[in-house]
Amino acid sequence: MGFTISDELVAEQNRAGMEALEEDYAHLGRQLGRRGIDIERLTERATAFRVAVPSWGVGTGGTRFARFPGPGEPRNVLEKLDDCEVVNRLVRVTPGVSLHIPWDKPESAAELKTYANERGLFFDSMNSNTFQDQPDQKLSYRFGSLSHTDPAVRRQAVEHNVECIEIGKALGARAHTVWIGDGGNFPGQVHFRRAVDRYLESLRQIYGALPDGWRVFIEHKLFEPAFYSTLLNDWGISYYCTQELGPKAFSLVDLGHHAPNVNIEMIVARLIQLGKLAGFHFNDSKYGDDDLDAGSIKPFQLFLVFNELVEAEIEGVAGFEPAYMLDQSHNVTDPIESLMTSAVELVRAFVQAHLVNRVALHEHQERNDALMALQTLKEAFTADVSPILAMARHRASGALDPVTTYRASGYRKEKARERPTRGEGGTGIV
Ligand code: RM4
Ligand code: MN
Ligand code: MN
Repeated sequence: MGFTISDELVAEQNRAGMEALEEDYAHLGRQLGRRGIDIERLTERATAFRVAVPSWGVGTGGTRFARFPGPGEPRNVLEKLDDCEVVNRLVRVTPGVSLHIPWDKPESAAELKTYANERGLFFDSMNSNTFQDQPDQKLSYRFGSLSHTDPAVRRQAVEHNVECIEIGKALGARAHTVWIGDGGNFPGQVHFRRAVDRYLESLRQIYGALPDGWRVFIEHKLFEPAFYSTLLNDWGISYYCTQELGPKAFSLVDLGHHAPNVNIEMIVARLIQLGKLAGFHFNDSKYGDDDLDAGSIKPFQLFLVFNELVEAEIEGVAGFEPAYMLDQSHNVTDPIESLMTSAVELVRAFVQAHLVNRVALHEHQERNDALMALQTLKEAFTADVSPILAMARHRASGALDPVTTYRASGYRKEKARERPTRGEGGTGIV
């Protein structure tokens, strides 16, 4: 057990900002009170928010050109959990960890579960990987996996997914996410309809292996790694497949997996309406699947997504139970700082969406008052709810200012010492 950030350090750091926070919080409380909004209720909602972090997100990512590893990167799944603990300790909304297999395949699932639980963490959804070949793998996924033309490759891919579910069972997870890289690079390469049939046949077997109470999430993506056609390219085909599979199958929305300018909040509303929204992989993007920090490029889009989610929550839409996860790749920042910042941005959008005057919004919609409808949303989006977020963290024993506290702790420096990199430019983790 190496260096960790103590509760005392967090409390000490918080003391410096407490007076200003109390003042700002009281002022915001009065402002919101004039609009008939109870600030305490919002703070409760902020405290209840949860988003899972991806185990692979605490290591430095990379592009297909290069990877620039940072100091003190985690070298194995246990060290990754240590970093996940730090994220949660400071922001207090990320106790769930999502594992990618085989990247983070545990030697003993039972021991890993104990290790996580001791750190206040638990395992959220599992993720399979049939978009890469592993060193000891018999058959290659070069030309696809679950939809491959060769039944033996499909079988291997199905077995891998079933193994992920087995590991997940031992870890206490309740959902399995399937993202595949299957597709084609050239016109004519793939028989579009037959490929979907093969994919569905494989998924039916995975679906059949789901334990009671589990859900399976399928994740669409417009392109990449295939550059001409992707098997599950959009929410339409994803919805069709989840319908074909049955009530335990849902469509997962990764914010980076759509063409530029696509109206993602509307896709979210559609999937809610159809009872098939699995949840999210949150991140942000400018061009493609950039995997940038949530809220860093299009914060208004993030707010609009949460506006749909909160509307459904308030309305009590039947079966509405979205799973939230971050899916980011950190290339130039400290991954812990990026994950904390993203988690905070999600809570911000969530709380802002609770500020929307829904009675007024619905009236404007009925009367076709486009201008006032937008104003109603903007009134919520432009409100600075930072004091609510900070107060929620404080009450949950988190940090008022997570990044400042993290930097003051010297955690990264300590880890750089404890985890010397193995060889130049390569730490052996993805
Ligand atoms: C994909 C997709 C998956 C993620 C992999 C690493 O683009 O977002 O969810 O597991 O990347
Ligand atoms: Mn994703
Ligand atoms: Mn992605």
